[in-house]
Amino acid sequence: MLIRRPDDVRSSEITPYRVYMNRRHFIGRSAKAAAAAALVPGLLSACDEPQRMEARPVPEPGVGSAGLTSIPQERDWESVRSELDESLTPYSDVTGYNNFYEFGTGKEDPARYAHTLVTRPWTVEVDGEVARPAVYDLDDLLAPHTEEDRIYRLRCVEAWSMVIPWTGIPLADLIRRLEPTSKARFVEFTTLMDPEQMPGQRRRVLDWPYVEGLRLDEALNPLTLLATGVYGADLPNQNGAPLRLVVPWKYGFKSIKSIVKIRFTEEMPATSWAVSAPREYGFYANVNPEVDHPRWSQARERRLGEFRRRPTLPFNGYGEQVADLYAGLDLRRWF
Ligand SMILES: Nc1nc2c(c(=O)[nH]1)N[C@H]1C(S)=C(S)[C@@H](COP(=O)(O)O)O[C@H]1N2
Ligand SMILES: [Mo]
Repeated sequence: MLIRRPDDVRSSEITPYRVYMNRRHFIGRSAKAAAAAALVPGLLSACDEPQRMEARPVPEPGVGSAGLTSIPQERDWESVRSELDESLTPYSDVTGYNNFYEFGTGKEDPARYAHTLVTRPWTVEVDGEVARPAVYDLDDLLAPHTEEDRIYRLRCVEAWSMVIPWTGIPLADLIRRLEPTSKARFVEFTTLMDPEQMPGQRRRVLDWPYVEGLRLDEALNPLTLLATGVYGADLPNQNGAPLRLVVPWKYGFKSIKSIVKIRFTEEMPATSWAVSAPREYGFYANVNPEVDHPRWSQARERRLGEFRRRPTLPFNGYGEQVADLYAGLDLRRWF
């Protein structure tokens, strides 16, 4: 993992490109922020072993295609790579091999069809056990915050994985500003519900809208990110524009996309996958190589772009930062 806070990164490394990419969103953000710059349960399943990726026409950076912004040319990604002990997954895979069932269940469907999603203007409703409930314009909601770069592994429950450079704000920063009440114990997130923009919602592969949730202390963990960008550019629609969650120690389905609602609750939220296939997907969904999915092993994973499978790490390799959250919890029972 690599976390780079604005203070440890020369601002010239981040700022110019973010400001450039965000120029259309620039007005409305504070000067500070700107300067800082199947799963159908059962058979038809995104959770089946992924097929080998085939050669396909994936839009490459800079070529331009529906829903894609070009990736930064200014950014020295080679030097970012050299700071890691593993390679970044290529942009074409990060943005061309996706799970986003609102646009279809095929891995290439989101890149092909998500251009129908309109990501501005965009509002986020905040409600429940919180001192500042309101419907916020996304740019206003983000304006007081400083974006950070985070390079995280993403481990899908289907046993493939990537290494992705995100940009976003720590969820904890937003939560603190919204001031949950003393009753709040969980945070629930909801994706946009609009079959016109999200044609996959016309098929009942899930009980739409997609809902995910975290315990409040998980949401406040410094690793938990609300992402607005990938590879230094705005999130492409297929990656969950304009705002998606990233919880790197949990299976990818927890990292809900295109969020329109954040609700603070006393009770554990009823999350989409846990509701539709409770034997297969739990609320916690911490990456755990020792607890197999009922239909396949979780011991190993296929890193996109690699040939051999590699071992899956407990908590996806982030145990040092998060294992304490689960002291006393039976991780076999609460999968
Ligand atoms: N709204 C919504 N969010 C979602 C999904 C989805 O189908 N709908 N798929 C999840 C799954 S299973 C994974 S692995 C990740 C994939 O994120 P990526 O496509 O950006 O790699 O998004 C998660 N978030
Ligand atoms: Mo996933």
